[in-house]
Amino acid sequence: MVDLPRRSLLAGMAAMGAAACSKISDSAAANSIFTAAEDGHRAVHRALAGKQGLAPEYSRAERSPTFRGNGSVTVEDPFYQSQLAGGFPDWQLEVRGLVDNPLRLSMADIRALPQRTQITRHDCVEGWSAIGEWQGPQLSALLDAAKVRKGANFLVFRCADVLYGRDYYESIDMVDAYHPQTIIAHALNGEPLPEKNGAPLRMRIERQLGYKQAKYVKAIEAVASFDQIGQGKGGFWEDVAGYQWYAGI
Ligand SMILES: Nc1nc2c(c(=O)[nH]1)N[C@H]1C(S)=C(S)[C@@H](COP(=O)(O)O)O[C@H]1N2
Ligand SMILES: [Mo]
Repeated sequence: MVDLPRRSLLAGMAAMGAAACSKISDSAAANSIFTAAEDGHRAVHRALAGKQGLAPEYSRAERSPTFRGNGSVTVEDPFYQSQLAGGFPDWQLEVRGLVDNPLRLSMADIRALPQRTQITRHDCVEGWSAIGEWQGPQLSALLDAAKVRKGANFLVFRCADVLYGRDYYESIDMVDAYHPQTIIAHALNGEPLPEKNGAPLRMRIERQLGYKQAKYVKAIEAVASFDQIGQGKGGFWEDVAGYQWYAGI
């Protein structure tokens, strides 16, 4: 783990933004999102994703020896705990809301999709960073399979944990949703996600700060607006502490 004073963390973030534009993704899964879409709306999203820079990626040697857990590090729910003990045999990820083809995916389904592996730096606003290797399908693959409808402007991630008495949730716009480095990760450093880091599935949205990286994701909901969800600010920390909804780095 790299412990950084807050000021240098922010300077680091600015540098990351500048470095991000020169990289081109080489994964087949990433390339597939640049192929022409049959659906005009999605084509626009893909064009936007293609224009976005990538967050810096690191080498295996640069990975932090430990990746700390922050916020919720356990999930109280008995079904979750029984699934955790058995390797999540009956866990299902739902993709729902403004989609033509709602999905329920098992962990086997998730692992069978084309995978992306990325070694990136996680920056928490509390003043710490860590570099980890994440693996999972690109979110765009799930969204394409679910056929997101035209009126869907945001995705809401519903999480299995409760923090300070509230369900944790987060949301992003469609630019981040279709970004090539936005993956739903099931592995950290080559191992299934530990409970503290969000088992069995957590988001990696690499152009955004730590609190956007929803852990314990059980459903992804396509919505027109998040005004009526939680306190209407688009996420747990946005609601309780006034954190920025757009936490781009
Ligand atoms: N479901 C859920 N997701 C969450 C949190 C949480 O408490 N619950 N904490 C957030 C914060 S503030 C950070 S910095 C990262 C921490 O991820 P880690 O536990 O893998 O270090 O998860 C984010 N996602
Ligand atoms: Mo954080």
